[in-house]
Amino acid sequence: MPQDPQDPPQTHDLDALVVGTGFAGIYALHTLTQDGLRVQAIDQARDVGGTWYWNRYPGALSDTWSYLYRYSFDAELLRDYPAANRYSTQPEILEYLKHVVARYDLRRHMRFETVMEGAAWDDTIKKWRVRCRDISKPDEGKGEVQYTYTVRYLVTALGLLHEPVIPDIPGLKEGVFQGEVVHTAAWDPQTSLAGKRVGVIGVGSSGVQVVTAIASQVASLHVFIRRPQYSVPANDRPLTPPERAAINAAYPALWADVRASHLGMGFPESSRKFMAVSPADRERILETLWREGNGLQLMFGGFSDLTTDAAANAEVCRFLRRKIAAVVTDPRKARVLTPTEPYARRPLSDAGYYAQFNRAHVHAVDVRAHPITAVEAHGLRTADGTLYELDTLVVATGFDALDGSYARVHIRGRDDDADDLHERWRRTGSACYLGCAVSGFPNLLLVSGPMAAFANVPPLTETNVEFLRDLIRRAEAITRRTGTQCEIEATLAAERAWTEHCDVTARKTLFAQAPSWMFGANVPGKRPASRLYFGGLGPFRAKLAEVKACGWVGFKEPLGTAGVLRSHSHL
Ligand code: NA7
Repeated sequence: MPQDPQDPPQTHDLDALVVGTGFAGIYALHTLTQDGLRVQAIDQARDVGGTWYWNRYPGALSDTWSYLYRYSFDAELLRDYPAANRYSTQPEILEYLKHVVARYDLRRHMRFETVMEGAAWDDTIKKWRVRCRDISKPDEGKGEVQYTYTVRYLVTALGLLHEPVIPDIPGLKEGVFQGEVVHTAAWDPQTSLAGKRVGVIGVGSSGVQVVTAIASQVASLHVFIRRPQYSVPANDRPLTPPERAAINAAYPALWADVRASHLGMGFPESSRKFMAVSPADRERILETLWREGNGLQLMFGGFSDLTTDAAANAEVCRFLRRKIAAVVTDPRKARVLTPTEPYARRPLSDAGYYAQFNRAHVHAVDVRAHPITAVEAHGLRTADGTLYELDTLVVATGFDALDGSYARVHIRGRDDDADDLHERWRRTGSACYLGCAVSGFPNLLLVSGPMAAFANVPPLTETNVEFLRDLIRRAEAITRRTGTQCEIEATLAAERAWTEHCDVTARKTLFAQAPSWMFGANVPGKRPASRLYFGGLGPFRAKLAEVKACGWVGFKEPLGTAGVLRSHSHL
């Protein structure tokens, strides 16, 4: 049959394929094309944006300062691109990413509505064979692999928070509800909630933001709360022109601080121990952070040990509980909204969350006391027999994070009889060298994969991509010299040592005691373990520098040298 010129040819042979076009994929594509590689990026979405494409729910906002929630590699763009408020909304971030793509003419290397079904390393040709499906015409060729990429480097920029978690509530997946169901991570922008009876399941970042944004518009709002979290005012406000001018003047120093810091968020991280400060001064510091900061600043900007000293953490919890009691006028609602656990999950920031519950039509439903038992045709039923009648159900139940992003991509490495990558992680635990390489998977390069640093995404992304670029540059030089494709592959010993180092680092923090997505605790049956490096962005960058300085230690020869980082030799 003659091929339609519009159809993609069956096989594309390239140097590299980037999977994902969020912050990480865009920068990976830009960086590798700058190096002269033939690269394409694919995404299952209709456009760029990654997390910021999918999470289009009302109120979606980044809690990093807007002028640092962006790439640093282009000084002019950094200086000239608008930053209206302290924080950027989802539409603003999406526009920013589109602008970057247009500025560097990257769209010509991108293909949307393209799902990576699977990839297998072909050791005879030393390339990945990546099977893809075009979903732009959903009725044609359903489920069929429609074309294949053969590439020397497979760069997965799948995102930290991509795979939505749908809770196992009878009736939910079966679709018995006659109203509309929408997950925050797959939000349909056409969804209108005005005047509706709305239910929200989940009060993490997504739930807190959506509740705050919609409370004034809906007829009634029932928020189903299992384990409430502490939320701190984001204190968003416009940036004044003099503030912006000062930021522009200070950018080089600001970025240097970001890269050396733990969180990479731009605010000074305190070195002051909580118990070393008088109770009156602690209160004063916390008050200032409540009035001027956000959740991250309250956790890390006033004191150095709130996530490691349980007694200090308990004091801050008391402070935060007092704040909730002072805002929420109905004591019954306040009780449902008030956490009892330590302040040790990813901190939340809001735009007036607790105050929404002072509206008579906004209800806090305690589903710890009476769990949701079923989704029925007209609403949600809880264990005490109550049916909450709803028109729209918002499912804000988060993500199968980090390694969960790999659940559906079926990547098979050197040993094609072995498990695919996600299955291997599921069976034996997630392990990944420096968040970027896995033993047995040559030339598979993960951007911010499991065991990358817990930090502000743009500087973390730049750190990861630039490390991968340097790995590829070295591999290309060796390939040219030897005439044989050089393989970038972590040794098993280095992968294990790094993963164990991440685990030891995490266990020193109170984060490890609070069940959350960072430890896989939000997904039934998922192995509980840290999937992040909690040592900080600055120390993470220092490790990467050490790896390079030590002859790419932990990567197999000829690219690297056997052994593990000196700083891990005790493991
Ligand atoms: P999160 O932080 O994982 O929050 C998910 C929420 O959903 C949380 O409140 C859960 O309660 C709740 N949940 C999940 N299943 C149920 C059931 N069955 N019943 C009641 N409540 C349920 O996801 P987000 O999307 O808000 O945020 C993820 C990250 O994105 C965030 O940390 C930022 O980094 C950006 P639980 O606490 O498990 O009781």
